[in-house]
Amino acid sequence: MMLRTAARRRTAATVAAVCTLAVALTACSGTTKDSAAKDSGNAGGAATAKADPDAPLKKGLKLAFLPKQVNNPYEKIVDEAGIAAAEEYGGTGKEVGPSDAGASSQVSYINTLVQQRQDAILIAANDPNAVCGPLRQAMAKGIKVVAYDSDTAKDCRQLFINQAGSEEIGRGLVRNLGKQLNHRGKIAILSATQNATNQNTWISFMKEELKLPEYRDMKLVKVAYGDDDDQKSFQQTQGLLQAYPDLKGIISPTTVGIAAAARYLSDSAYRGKVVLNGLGTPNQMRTYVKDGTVAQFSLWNPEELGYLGSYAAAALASGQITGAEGERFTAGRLGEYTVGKDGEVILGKPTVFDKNNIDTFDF
Ligand code: RAM
Repeated sequence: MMLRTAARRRTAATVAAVCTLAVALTACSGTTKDSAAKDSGNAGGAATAKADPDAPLKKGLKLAFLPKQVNNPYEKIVDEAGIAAAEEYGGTGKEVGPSDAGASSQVSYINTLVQQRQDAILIAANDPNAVCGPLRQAMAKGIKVVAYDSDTAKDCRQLFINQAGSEEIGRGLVRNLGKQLNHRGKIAILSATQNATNQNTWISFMKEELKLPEYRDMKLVKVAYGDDDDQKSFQQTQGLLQAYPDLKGIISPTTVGIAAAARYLSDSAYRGKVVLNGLGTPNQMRTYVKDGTVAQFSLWNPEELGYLGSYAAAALASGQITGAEGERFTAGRLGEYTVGKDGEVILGKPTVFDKNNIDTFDF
């Protein structure tokens, strides 16, 4: 409460100071996007707040998780783990969100969470820009904003909890598929939505990797979008194979996409002929690994992502950190983490799953 009041006072002071100097009175009628960014304590505004690394985690913090969509099994695992973590440190958490991963589907939820005066909003952004304005307004009101899984623009949140290095994920998937295909043949990508920050970042690194000489005989023919919708992803896979019957490989960097693509392939003449790799959960992919449709895929531990995000939000809301590079905080049983450049905190390295290790994982 103290923090929020202080933040409100700073907002008022900043606006007043600007208004005495500014000629353009239109800029002085309320909290503008710019003033929100300055006061938000984010990467750009972190300097205005001071971190107290010894501050204890506050009790009774209220956290809200806003996933890409509520019916995505992966996001569910992340959010439930984050909510359980909040209970560990005496806070409460909840999950709210849209049933589709459309670009602006999260905006009304953010506005409601701001009205409810949550202490922190954790968001897996469906679009980097659509959610930016409302998130800045949340920060201007003293609410901490943590992006996880899929980032928004860096001025629109204090932290981004990334599951693994984006470059490592993108390049790694191409390297893995390249080895499976002996670096030859046409390949396609089956992604989530066209605006998803995480998938688009990974795809840009995939394209970079494909420029290297060892991939000269591997050609990316199409990036298709299944919108993280099971049926659409299934149909897009079918469409890819109709359009490119000589397709040799598919990378699906989404748990929804890879599961739908595997289901399509497992029942088709392409099973065992088209190599499918990407990001999936062991529980959704087990059948397809056992029946020979998929030899290998990757992911990180989504429970740990939610757990880390929850502790990071609590550290922000308790004043232990502000989101500035180099700050450290302890994420419960996961240990100590350091805030990197642009407020990014990286969970760890992805794990590669295959028939030899899949049964040792249960998520
Ligand atoms: C889907 C979502 C999510 C992504 C995972 C790998 O569940 O698109 O954002 O991180 O796949």
